This record gives sequence, C-alpha cells and structure tokens, in this order.
Amino acid sequence: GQRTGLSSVDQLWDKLCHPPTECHSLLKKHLTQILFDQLRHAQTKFGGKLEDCIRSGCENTDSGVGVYASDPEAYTTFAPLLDAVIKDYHKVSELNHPQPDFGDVDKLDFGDLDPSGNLIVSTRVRVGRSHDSYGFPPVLTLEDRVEMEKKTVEALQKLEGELKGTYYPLTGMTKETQKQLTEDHFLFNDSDRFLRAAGGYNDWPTGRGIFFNDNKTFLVWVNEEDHLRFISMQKGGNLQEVYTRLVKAIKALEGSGLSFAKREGLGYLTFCPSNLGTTLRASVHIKIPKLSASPDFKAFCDKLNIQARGIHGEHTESVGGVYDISNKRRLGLTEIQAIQEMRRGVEAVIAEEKKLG
Ligand code: ADP
Ligand code: CIR
Repeated sequence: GQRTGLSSVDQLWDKLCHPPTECHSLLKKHLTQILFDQLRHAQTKFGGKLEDCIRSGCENTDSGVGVYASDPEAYTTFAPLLDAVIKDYHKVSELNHPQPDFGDVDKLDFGDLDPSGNLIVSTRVRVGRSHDSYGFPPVLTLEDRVEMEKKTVEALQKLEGELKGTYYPLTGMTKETQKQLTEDHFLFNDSDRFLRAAGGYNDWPTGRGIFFNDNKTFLVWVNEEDHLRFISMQKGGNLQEVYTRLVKAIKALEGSGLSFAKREGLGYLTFCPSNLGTTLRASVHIKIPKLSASPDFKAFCDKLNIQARGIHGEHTESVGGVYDISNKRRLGLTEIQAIQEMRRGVEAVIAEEKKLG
C-alpha cells in the first residue's frame, strides 16, 4: 500500500515546474498553478490524493500522459485535471462515451489483414477491467491484492472450451519461466519506470499472475497495471479470429460473478486515463523497415490515429524493423469502431510499405 518516504505534493510540483529537459506531457500541459492550488488537498474516499495521480509524470517528465487515477473516484475528485487529459488524449470534445458495442461477431468480414503472410508476425487484442470495489495501485494494500487475485481466479476457473486454462501466480514462478514467457510476449514484468513511479509494482510480485489456455491464445493478466487484462493473440494477421475470441471471453467473464467499474460517459474505468472507455488496444507486430525509416513515420501514424511501439511493449525499441502498431484512441468510440480504426490503419501501413518498396 501507501509508501512512506515519497516526495510530497509540493516537491512533485516543483519537479514538474523545473523539468531537466523539455516536457511535453499532458500533465504538464493541463496542470496549471490554479488547478494545482484547487486540487492539492483533495482526497477520494479510497484515500487517493493528487500526489498519487501525478507522481509518475512529475518524476518522469518524459511521460506522454503523466497521470494515473489513484482509484475509480479520482475520475470525479480530480475531474478538472483528468477530464482535460482524457479529452486531449482521446481527441474528443465531450466525455460521452457510448455503450459497449462489440459488433455482430458472426457477421464480421475483415478476416486476415495480411493474406500474403509476409508482414504481420502476430496479432493481439486486449481490454482492461477493474473490480468496482477496489482502488488502483497507489491506494491498494497487500491484502487487497491477495483478495482480488482470489476473486479473479475463482471466476477464471469457470471458463470453458477454448478459453479454459490454468492460473500461474508470479510468486513461486522460476526466473527462467518468467523470462521465457516475457520474451515470447505473453507475460508482463516490473521494468516500466512510469508504472513503477505510479505505485504499479508495490508489493511485487504478491497478488500478480497470469492465466492462459493450452495454446496461449487467450490470456489474463492479474494485477499488472490494471486489476485484469484480457488478451487474445495468435501468430499471423487474422484479426477476426483474435477479436472474436476476445469478445467471447469478455461476455463469459462479465457473466461469471465479477462486477467491473464503469462510469457514465467514461465507459470502463482503468488506472491510466489513456485506457478508459473501450480499454481496447488491438495491435499487430509488423515488419515495416521502409516506412519506419521514413522521417514521416510518426506523422503518418498520427494522421490515422494509430500508435507505433517497440516489440517488447510500450517504451521499448523496435527490433529489425518490426513495430507494434495499434489503435490510439479507446474512448468516444465503440469496441467495433476501435477495431475498424486499427484495421484501416494497418491496411494503410501495409499499402505504404509496399509503395516504398
Ligand atoms: P499493453 O498496453 O497491451 O499492456 P504493452 O505495450 O505493454 O501493451 O505490451 C504488452 C506485451 O504484449 C508486450 O510483451 C508486447 O510485446 C506484447 N504484444 C503487444 N502486441 C503484440 C502483438 N501484436 N503480437 C505479439 N505480442 C504483442
Ligand atoms: C506515459 O505517460 O508515458 C506513461 N504513463 C504511459 C501512458 C500510457 N500510454 C499511452 O500513450 N497509451
């Protein structure tokens, strides 16, 4: 839970006001002196404070976003700051996220995004969910994490058919197994300094673990950044199969006795405001040596509302011209619209790579 010896809210504000290098985060852009003075003593019923929300962005002034919600109520208590960040990140003028709409998965028509099989290495779609009665990492205790893990695993054990799997807690897992699962892109680790500063690794590894089916096409991360992350992935470019499997899993888990945090206008609540709404990130690992070497690569992605990451996750580098390309926006559009946005983006990336060849 809460750590002693951490910087005070004034020390954090001072760091943000005097960044060592240029700072372009949404936190820096939106946390004005007036807002800081207004929010500095506010507190949620979970005990969440302004310092819990801004610590990561103040200690890492190279953040893109720089803000996390201490708990579900932070989205109300710290709304003057968080709403501005959310609108900016997701490119919306109002916070009126639609009701979930996964589309009719029996009538999808996008199939394989790369029938040649030459460019796309693998496809993955994930969503995040939060238990509605618990706070987020900065306010959680070790006991909370253990309780949440227990509830989650009980629900996961009810899954059937293709989704049926086994839970592997991090506690007791050998370092070799952890390393192999991470290198193969299945498991998370504790190496993200942004998440660390936000309290994401408090009490590590207690309460954390991974669930997966035999062929590792459906996985659940327990108590990584969010309480739950549901993941569907496979080799190749068949987005339709990957997405359909994920939708089935979401529906099964929503009917399994768990209750997820949701808010009118914001959709599903997550620790990071960039994940609110659909919480959906659909990605491909794709070989694009030519496009990625072009000086216009970033602008090309921005125009299509897609984001490029390295292949070992956010804040990592690319290897051999292979990039992780995904939808950037998750709020203000439905799940099926987010998937279509990613699909259009990936198709445009493939067309451009071929043009440059
Ligand atoms: P998230 O926001 O989904 O948590 P990260 O960028 O931290 O994403 O990535 C999490 C993990 O998922 C990393 O190990 C990354 O390599 C892996 N990953 C992401 N997209 C794909 C993909 N299309 N195929 C294989 N692995 C992927
Ligand atoms: C940052 O602000 O850079 C980190 N806290 C991560 C933010 C989430 N990433 C993103 O752009 N989707």
